[in-house]
Amino acid sequence: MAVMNITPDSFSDGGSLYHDQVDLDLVFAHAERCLSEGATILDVGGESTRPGAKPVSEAEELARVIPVIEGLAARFDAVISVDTSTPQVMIEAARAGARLMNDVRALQREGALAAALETGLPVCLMHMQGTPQTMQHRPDYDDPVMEVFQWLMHRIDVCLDAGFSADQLLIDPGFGFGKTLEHNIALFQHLDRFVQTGYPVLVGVSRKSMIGEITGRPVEQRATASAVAAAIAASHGAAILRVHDVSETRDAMAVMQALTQGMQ
Ligand code: 7PJ
Repeated sequence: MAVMNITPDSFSDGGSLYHDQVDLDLVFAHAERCLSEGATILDVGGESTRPGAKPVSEAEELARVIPVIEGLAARFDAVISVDTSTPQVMIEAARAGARLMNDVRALQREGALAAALETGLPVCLMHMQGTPQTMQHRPDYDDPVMEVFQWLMHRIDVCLDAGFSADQLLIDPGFGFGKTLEHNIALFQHLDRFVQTGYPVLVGVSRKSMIGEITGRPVEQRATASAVAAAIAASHGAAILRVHDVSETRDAMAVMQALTQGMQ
């Protein structure tokens, strides 16, 4: 899953596809490159969720992502996912051609559960402690793995009760969303636990501060380390890797698979 941030302010690539407004030619060129490098999903997001990011209005989010989704759907044979928590964006994104909902708030926003259900699409439920504005102030858990796990299972139950089928749901521990490095590492070490539920697990660690803390590198130099982390996540059974650096991730995956399972 390749990250397509249609925002002026995302931490890793803010503004690269967006200058005052969406630059569709740049978006399509970026998508083409990601797909040629081996991505199969394009994750389109119009709201930055970096720590302390400014909230965007529904109108602004729609204006950012809907033309992009329509254009991508018309041009590419790829699964388009929409990284949103906003009910109206879910509905209109599905109409525009999105095939997966990716909600970092796990459908907790008012109306989001009903909107996602109405689309009939699969949904990725992600765990976050706090809000993007506050989440890194003082993340606090007694047992991060148990608490994140139980929270996700609770959200799964809420979705099943609302009428989703089990095969529509994916889960994501939400690396970096209200977690210290220690919490992120504990979750990573216990990914199997999430995988064993049978729900496909999405992992997003690409260029995040946990990678920066481990390597000491600034965000523009985290591609290699992010690819290694993604490959390790895959080796623990992650089904979808959300990444910025598709080519590096593909190489890391190829080496890991060849050296652990032999050339296929
Ligand atoms: C994630 C995401 C993630 C899922 C972002 C960033 C921040 N969606 N959206 N999982 N992260 N499912 O790219 O670092 O980890 S936005």
